[in-house]
Amino acid sequence: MENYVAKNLAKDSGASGTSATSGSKRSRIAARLAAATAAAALLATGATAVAAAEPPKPFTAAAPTPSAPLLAHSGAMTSAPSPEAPQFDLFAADRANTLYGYIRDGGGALSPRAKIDTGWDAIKWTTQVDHDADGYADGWWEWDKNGTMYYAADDATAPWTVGGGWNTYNLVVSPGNLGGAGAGDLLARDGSGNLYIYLGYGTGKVAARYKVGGGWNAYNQIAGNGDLTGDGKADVVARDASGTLWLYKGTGNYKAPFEGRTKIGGGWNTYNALFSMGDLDLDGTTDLVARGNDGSLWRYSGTGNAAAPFAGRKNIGTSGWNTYRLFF
Ligand SMILES: [Ca+2]
Ligand SMILES: [Ca+2]
Ligand SMILES: [Ca+2]
Repeated sequence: MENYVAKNLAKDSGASGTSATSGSKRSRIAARLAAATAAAALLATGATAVAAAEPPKPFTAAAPTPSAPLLAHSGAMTSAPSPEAPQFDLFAADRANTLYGYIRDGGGALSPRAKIDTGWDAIKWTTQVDHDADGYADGWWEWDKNGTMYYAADDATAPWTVGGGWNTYNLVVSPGNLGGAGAGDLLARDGSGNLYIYLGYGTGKVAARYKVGGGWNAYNQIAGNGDLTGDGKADVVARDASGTLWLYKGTGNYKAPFEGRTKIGGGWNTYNALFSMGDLDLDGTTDLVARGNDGSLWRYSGTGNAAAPFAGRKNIGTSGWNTYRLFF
């Protein structure tokens, strides 16, 4: 019933954006998100739900804050997702530990949020992962305050334990396939600044860690999801304490997954969060999202050019985004 309602709401609203309805592998959580955002869109426009008048029960309509996206739907560019330019939905846990979801609005910004879940206080950090190189997330790794890492698939499979001891880390991110095999991998940084790569098997299981290098505690943000440089290999960006953003080009070799860093630019300490949901503006190149210290939200469209990997920023949210403690 829920899936039926979800499909029909998403289809009938016509306001759900590309990622809501495309792709044959509609995951359970993504379907729930599509349903919730479509219901929110209906409420926002005052439209009458067709046929399925009964909204999905677990969700409530989007609140007006964080602000609605500013950019109008252009419909100009609609690339299919790929490992180089994935299209992940965005999830955000607020400081009251309620989980919200956002989908693309098709015009480079985000549709109104939809409430997904509550009780996320046990979850310390989370990253989504694409296992099968279709550009869609298939699940997420998450670890709790006890240091236990779990993997939760998007389908109906119950979450299971990856392992313990993860409280040695203070950051994890899955920027895509770093090691050269097909599946998304995991980066984790420990309290000493050592960065490790965990190669993903494509099932949620990971291989034994391999040390990337030390000194990564120079950075207070590490982000990425796909290829920023046009060579088809996933990359990451990292911001240091002075506000300089650095590019680490991926090599595709898990024993040395990054080339030496190159400088992207300064002034990035006006932001307090950097993350990527892949290709947000649907032009075929992965992008970066930055949250301003003032709670605004900005899109940096990827260019595919290593010398200047981002175009000028576009505002996609005016205020209120500081309500979130975690984006993934
Ligand atoms: Ca996938
Ligand atoms: Ca690259
Ligand atoms: Ca893009």
